[in-house]
Amino acid sequence: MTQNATTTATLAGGIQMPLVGFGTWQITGDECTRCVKDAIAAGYRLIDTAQVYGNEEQVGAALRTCGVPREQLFVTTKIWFRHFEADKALASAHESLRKLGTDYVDLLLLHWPFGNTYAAWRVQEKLLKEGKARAIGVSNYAPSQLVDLMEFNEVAPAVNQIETHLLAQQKELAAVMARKGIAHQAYSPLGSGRAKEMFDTPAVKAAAAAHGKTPAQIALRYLVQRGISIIPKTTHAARMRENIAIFDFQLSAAEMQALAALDTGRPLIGLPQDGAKAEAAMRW
Ligand code: 1BO
Repeated sequence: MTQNATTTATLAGGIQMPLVGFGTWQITGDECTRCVKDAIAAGYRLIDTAQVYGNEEQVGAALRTCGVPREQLFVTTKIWFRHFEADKALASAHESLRKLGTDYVDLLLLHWPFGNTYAAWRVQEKLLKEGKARAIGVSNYAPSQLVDLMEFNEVAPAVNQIETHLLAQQKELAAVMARKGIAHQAYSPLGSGRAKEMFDTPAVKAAAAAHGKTPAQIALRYLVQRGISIIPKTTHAARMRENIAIFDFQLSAAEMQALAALDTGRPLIGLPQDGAKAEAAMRW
């Protein structure tokens, strides 16, 4: 696959989604506006937010003042599961558009497979038809939940965004998504609190030394080389530039194999079929 900083994944309907985006989870207030502007200046064109992150207004302020036309940006937000009833989901989506200061989002996701997901999905289908969302999808859905959603609804999810990194590669989910034509997007691609654990592995260290890249770039490149889009988060402009500079080298088949073997199958949060993790997510 030939890739550069503007490489995209093609979603249903031919929509182009950048493979590397900027994640804003846990970045709030003025710092969020500053970070989003820094990210756009560093070359990011996909900005990911969510109702529950509490920063849509700050993301909106950055979008308005960054100097890049709206149509050149790809904006994702997510409807929080507490809003998964028809009226509430619709009202909250309109509220998101108001806060973001935009007439449409490029991608609208259902945030967790809880509550009345069917009512919320039909709201997403309506917003898609009206052009308020260019693509619709889900986040944190397990294989069986994707299959179920697709069986009983008109539009298939274009994307499933879920915790994915070297230590939790979501291989079974990825196989189902590939079969169903659903794009895989990774949040926490650097493993959240587990970055050091992954960076200290011989496979990551060896690839970093061989390519003159940082361990973070190896971890991110591995995902992108598998066709997984990523939304790394950082508040540091230098790290933003580092995280997107992953298109000028290629990992070998042997390196990919060694990195694939780091999978523990244990995500920290993104495993909705696990009761304890579902309970934790309910508390957000
Ligand atoms: C509760 C947020 C998980 C990542 O979007």
